[in-house]
Amino acid sequence: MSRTGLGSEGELHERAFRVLDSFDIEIPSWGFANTGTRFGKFNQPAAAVTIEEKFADAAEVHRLTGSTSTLALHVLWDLPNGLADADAVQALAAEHGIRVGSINPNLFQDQEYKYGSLCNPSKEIRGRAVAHMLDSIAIGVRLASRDVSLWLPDGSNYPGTQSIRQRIGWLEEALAETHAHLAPEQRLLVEYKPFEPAFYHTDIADWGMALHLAKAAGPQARVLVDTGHHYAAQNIEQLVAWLIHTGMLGGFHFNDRRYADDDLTLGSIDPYQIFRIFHEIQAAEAEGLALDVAFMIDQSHNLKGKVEAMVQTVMSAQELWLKASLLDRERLGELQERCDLVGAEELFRGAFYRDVRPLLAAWREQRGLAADPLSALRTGDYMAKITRERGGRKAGGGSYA
Ligand code: LRH
Ligand code: MN
Repeated sequence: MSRTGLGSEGELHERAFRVLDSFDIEIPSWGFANTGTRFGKFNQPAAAVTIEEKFADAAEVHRLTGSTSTLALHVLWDLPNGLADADAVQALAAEHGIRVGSINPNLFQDQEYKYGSLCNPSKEIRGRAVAHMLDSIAIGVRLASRDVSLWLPDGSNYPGTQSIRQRIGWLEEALAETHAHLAPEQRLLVEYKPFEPAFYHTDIADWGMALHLAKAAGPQARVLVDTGHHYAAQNIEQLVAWLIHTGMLGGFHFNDRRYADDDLTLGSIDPYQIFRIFHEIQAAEAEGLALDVAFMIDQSHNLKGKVEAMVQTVMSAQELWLKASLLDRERLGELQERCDLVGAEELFRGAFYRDVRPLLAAWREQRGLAADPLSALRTGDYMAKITRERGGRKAGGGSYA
């Protein structure tokens, strides 16, 4: 009987392998591109610029980790000609064995979005923003991708300069029209963010606003939780529990942060945060709730090597997901029931402290993967190859992809 109350070592391995076999986390195409802050961007010779290179890097991460079968696309960054680029993207997906994941509209670059996109006081500009949403839906249908994942930078910088309630009305209209054009199998994920780039009010600032807007839009809309989009004092796993309880949890953008939306690598600052979120999901599934939650990474690797940071991120996610899955939830329930606070906490933290790396290495070897994907990347020839191929070109100065 192993310490976890999970039967013999053999049963533990069997359970761990089953858990890891079904774990998959989506990679953001923009995670491989040169990105920066408003103070500039440090270009990396091996950074991906073309969508072909982003698929190639995603395929390498999947080859090494076995858990990243889809790639999220940002429409104007990856399909600058919209639907016209879809066939070429589909061909790349097939060539690299990576399926197209969520489709992310770009409603934050165009000059005309200065005062907002779907919430802009100008009816014409709102109309063009909705048109971009419908293009994104069409691209999703053509690429057999299920989720249209919407983040809106819309907001204002000074009190009194915009009508917050009028903008809510325009947003509800725009999302209802968007929802009406979704294909039956598609979902609209509504992402919230408390601030940046707007610094007085953001139109979709928190989970409650996103939940209301998703419900108002229609039955195929859900809420997306970006772990970096919370005030430091917010209890993220509690709002995740609420979104599970209300049946409105659609997906995650995982990353880490010390201060604000820092987009650092998952588990680099507060791995216990991700463990607590994973526990809420696994506990709900263990109680029989049928969750349909998309796991995605959303990071910008301003200093770390792009591919290296992505492999490191996936390994951290695998570890934390496995740790949470090996928690003896039955025992935890008993301890919670009789309010044995220290007993419950020690069991809960014990699962987090458990070193699951030997189990992970065994699973990887069993599945023909590198026991340590990160050192395999660092000692392999992929990085040298792409640095040679991509290194010569002059990279642009501005921030983001
Ligand atoms: C906004 C965000 C959003 C993406 C962008 C790259 O901060 O989290 O999900 O569109 O990052
Ligand atoms: Mn995000």
